[in-house]
Amino acid sequence: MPLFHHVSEQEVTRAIVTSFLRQFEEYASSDVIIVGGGPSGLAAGRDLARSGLKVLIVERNNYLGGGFWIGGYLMNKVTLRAPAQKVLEEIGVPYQEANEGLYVADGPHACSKLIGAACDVGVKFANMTIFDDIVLREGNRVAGVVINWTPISALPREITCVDPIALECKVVIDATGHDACVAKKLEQRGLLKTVGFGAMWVEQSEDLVVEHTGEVHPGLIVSGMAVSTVYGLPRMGPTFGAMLLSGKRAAEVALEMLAKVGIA
Ligand code: 48H
Repeated sequence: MPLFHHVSEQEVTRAIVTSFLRQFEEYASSDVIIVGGGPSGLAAGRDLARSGLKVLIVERNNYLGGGFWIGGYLMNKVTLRAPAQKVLEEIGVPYQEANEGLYVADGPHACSKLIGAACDVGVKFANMTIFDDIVLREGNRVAGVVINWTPISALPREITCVDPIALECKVVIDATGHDACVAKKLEQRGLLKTVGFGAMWVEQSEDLVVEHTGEVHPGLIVSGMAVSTVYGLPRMGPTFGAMLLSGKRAAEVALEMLAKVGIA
């Protein structure tokens, strides 16, 4: 008597294809699309989905978590300054106090718990999917994102030539880190000016990032390290409190924007 239930190959294939297509069709339109599944994107997604919104995170890598896995200098440790350790407590990540108000946690533990917390409240993910362009409507309002499979965009254009497809939403959050890909796409079109992130100054940077998190263009919010890139704010190195609190602030701003149109 075999241990496992009998299932054929075609049944496995059908289960995957059907489930993928059902979700893909459902998420052709969302309330909020977050581009980038690093700490700020995950923190924003978790709060938005917890508020009952339909949230999709588009991530170009196979793995989620961005720079939160390995922290500083490939040493698997992440630091956070008070009061951001409260987010670790909320999602059940152990940490130690290094100095007063400075906490250190294991990157893999913190990152996997944050991903799990986002999944638990219903955030969906399109991974191996790269942001390619923006959808614009009346008044150049951002109304969605154009995406392609990462492997396709990674191959030379002359041998791929595959058109991307678009997903609609009410609000886009640019959480693509240092590259600020979504904001840069608006810049290419002459609709926004980005400055590029500044030199390191931990003490200043984190408050500034959270303060500047918000709507940079109708329908587009910037979050996390992308905020530093857009506004020319100092960088903060491997300390992640501002990434988590910026993500939470981005979620608050998105909720305010959606409340104005009667959605949240
Ligand atoms: C789809 C994309 C695309 C694209 C990028 O880099 P991240 O971890 O970003 P944040 O802002 O959540 O956190 C930044 C932090 O990790 C960090 O690097 C810090 C604090 N640095 C300070 C310093 O001084 O340098 O995550 C961004 C995510 C990644 O997973 C990317 O793969 C993804 O966005 N991404 N996804 N389409 N075009 N571009």
